[in-house]
Amino acid sequence: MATSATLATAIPLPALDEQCVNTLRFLAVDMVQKANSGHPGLPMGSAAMAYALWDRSLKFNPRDPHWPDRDRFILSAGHGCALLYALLHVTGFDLPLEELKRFRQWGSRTPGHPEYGKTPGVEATTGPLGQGLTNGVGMAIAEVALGARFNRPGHQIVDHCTYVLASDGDLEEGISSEAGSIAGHQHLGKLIVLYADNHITIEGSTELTFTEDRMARFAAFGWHVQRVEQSNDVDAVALALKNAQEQKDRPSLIAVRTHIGFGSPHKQDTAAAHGEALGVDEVRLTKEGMNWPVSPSFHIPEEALAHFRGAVARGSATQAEWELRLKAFAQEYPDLAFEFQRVIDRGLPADWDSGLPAFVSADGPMATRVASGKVIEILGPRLPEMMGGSADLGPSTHTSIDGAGNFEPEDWAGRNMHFGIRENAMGAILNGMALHSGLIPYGGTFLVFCDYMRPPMRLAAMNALPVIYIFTHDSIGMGEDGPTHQPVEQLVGLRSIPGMVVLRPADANETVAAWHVAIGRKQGPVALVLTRQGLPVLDLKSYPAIMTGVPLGGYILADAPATERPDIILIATGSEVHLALEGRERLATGGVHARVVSMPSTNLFASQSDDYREKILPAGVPLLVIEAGSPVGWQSFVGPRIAVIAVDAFGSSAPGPVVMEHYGFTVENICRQAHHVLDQLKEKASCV
Ligand SMILES: Cc1ncc(C[n+]2csc(CCOP(=O)(O)OP(=O)(O)O)c2C)c(N)n1
Repeated sequence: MATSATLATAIPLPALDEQCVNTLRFLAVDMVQKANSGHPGLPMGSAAMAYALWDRSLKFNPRDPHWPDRDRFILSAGHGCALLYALLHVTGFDLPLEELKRFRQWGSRTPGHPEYGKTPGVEATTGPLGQGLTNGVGMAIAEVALGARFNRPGHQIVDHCTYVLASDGDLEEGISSEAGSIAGHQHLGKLIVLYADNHITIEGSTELTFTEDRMARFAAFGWHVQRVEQSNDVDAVALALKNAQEQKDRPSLIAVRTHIGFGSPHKQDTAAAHGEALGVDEVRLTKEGMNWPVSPSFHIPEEALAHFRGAVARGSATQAEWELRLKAFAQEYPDLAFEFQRVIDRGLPADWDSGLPAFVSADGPMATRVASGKVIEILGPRLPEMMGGSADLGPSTHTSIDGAGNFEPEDWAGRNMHFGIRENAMGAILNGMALHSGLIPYGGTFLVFCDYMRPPMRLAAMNALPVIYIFTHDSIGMGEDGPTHQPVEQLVGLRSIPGMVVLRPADANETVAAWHVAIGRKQGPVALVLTRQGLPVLDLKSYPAIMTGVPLGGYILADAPATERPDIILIATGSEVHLALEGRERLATGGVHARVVSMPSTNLFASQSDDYREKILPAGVPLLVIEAGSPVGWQSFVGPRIAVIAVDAFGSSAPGPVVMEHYGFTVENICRQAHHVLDQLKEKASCV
C-alpha cells in the first residue's frame, strides 16, 4: 500500500489545481462521513481526472442544464455520486451546499445514486454497473444521428461529445463488451470513456477476477486507447482528453491508474475505502496528510470556488454563441430549424396519426407482429425521429422502416438499427437515445428474451423514458421452438415494473390502437406484446369500441344482450380474445350470457376510474380470464370470483395450435370452465 504522503506529492500540481481537486475530494469525504453512508473511495481517487474533464474540456452551462448542444457527462459508476454532486455544486448548478450536507437523506436532491430528474445536471440514473456506460453509447448514437439529420454545410448545430466515467465494475459487466463492440463498430469518435482503473472492487483486488488486458480488449473493439499512469496528473489527463477528441472515427478509452481512497493513510488502495465512511479519525488524518483544514467540514476555499464558478460565464457564453448559430441556421433552413425544436421538445406533428390503417376481416388472419410492421411503415416517414431496430430479429419482429436506410458508420442518417444479439445493450442504448432527446427510440426481440434486457427496462421505467419495445412470439402459441422460446412469466414480469405500460393487442386493429398509445406516451416506456401466429381481424364495423377502448386498457368488446346482466365475463388478452368471442357465442346457445372484455393493458385499465372499472367488470359477476401466460397477477387484480385459463409451466415444443390446445386454450375448455365457475357459484349460493 502506498502511503498518502508518497502519492499526494507524486505529481506536484499548480496550487490552484491542487486546491480544486482537493475541494472535490474532501467535499465527497465529508458528505459520506456526515451521512455515515456512501462511497468515498472512488471520488477520492477520481477527483483529479474529473476535474481535468470538467475544467478543461466539458461543454456545459450550469444555468441551463438542458441546453441541447451541451456535452453529456455520465457517471457510470453511480456509487461514486458524491463526486458528481460536488462538481455540480462548485460549478454553479442549482445544488446548494445544504443539499450536499443532506446526502442520502429523505427528500434531498443528493440521493444515494444519481437519479435523473432529481438533481440538475444529472444526465442519467446510474448505479447498476455497465448501464451508464451503455447509455453513453446511446447518447453518442443520438448525437451523430441528429447531426446527420440536421447539420448542414457551415451549420453544425448538433456537435457535442459524450463523456463517461466508468469503473472496474462497469467494465467487468458483460454489457460493456456489447456496448464497446457496438460503439467501435459504429465509429463513435465523440464518445470518450475515462476509466478509473483503481484495481479494487468490493471483494478486494481485481486480481481476484479481472485480469484480462482491458486496453487490448477495447482496442480490439476498434477503440482508441490511452493510459495515464498518474491519477493526479491533471495535465496528463487533459492531454489524453485532447488526443481523444481528435479521434474522429474511434471512440476512446482513457485508463487512468487511480487509487481508491487516495490520501487515506489506512484505507487507500484497499476495498475498505469503497463503500463506507472513512471514520472521523481517518478523515482527520487524511486531511492533515494533505494539508487540508480538518474543520469546518465542507470547506471550499474561495479561490477554488471562484475558479470553478468560471464555468457559469464560460457556459453562458458558449451557449449564447450556439444560439447565434442556431439563429443563422433557422434563417437559412426555417423548416429544418422548426423540426429540430419539435423533436428536441418531444412534440409530434399535427397530422401524425391521420389515416392510420383500419384492417378488415378479409385482411386476416394476420399476426399482430405483421400489423405492427405495417404501422411502422406508415409512421416511419411521418415521424423521422423514430429510430430503432432489433437484436438480430428484424425479419421476425417486423421492426424495420422501409426505405429509411441502415444506421451504420457510412450513413448515420440511416434509421434502421442493427443491435446484433445484444439485448441488454440494446435496452441501455435505447435509454441513452431517449435521455439525449430528439428521437423516438424503439427496439425489438422475442418476448422471452426481454429477460436479457430487464435492467435497462427497469431504468427506462424509473426515469419515465419514452422507449418503445416490440416483443413478438408472445406465448406458447409461437409453437415449435419449444419451452426455451415460449414466454410464460415474462408478461407478468413486465406488468410488475412500475411505470411500464404493457399492451398485448388482440388483432391488427388493436395493434394500430396500441401503437397510437405508444407514440402518444411521452413519459415512460411501452411494451408492445405481439403474436407470431395469424389472428382473425376484428372488423371495426363489428367492433367499433376498439380505437377508444384500447387506450383505456380494457373495454367491452362484445356484450350480453342489452336487457341482460352478464352471467359471466370472459376477460382475454391478445391472441386469446378471439377464442373468448367464440366461447361467448357457444355459451349463448346454452343460455349463458357472457360479456367479452378485451384487456390489452392491465396497467392502463388499473389506472382508470373506479366507475369505469365497475362498468366494465361489475361487482358480483364471475370472471373467467383467458391468457396464454402465467396466472400470477390475475387473482389479485380482479378479486376472488375468478377462474383463470393460463400457463403455469414452461410450454412445449410442437406446432402452435397443438400446444395451445394441450394447454387448454380452446373454445370447448372456455365453455367448460365457464360452466364450472357458474356451477360452483350456484352450489355456494344453495349452501348459504
Ligand atoms: C450490476 C451491479 N452489480 C453489483 C453492484 C454492486 N456494486 C456496487 S459497486 C461494485 C463494485 C465496485 O468496484 P468498482 O466498480 O471498481 O468501484 P470502486 O471499488 O472503484 O469504487 C459492486 C459490485 C452494482 N452496483 N451493479
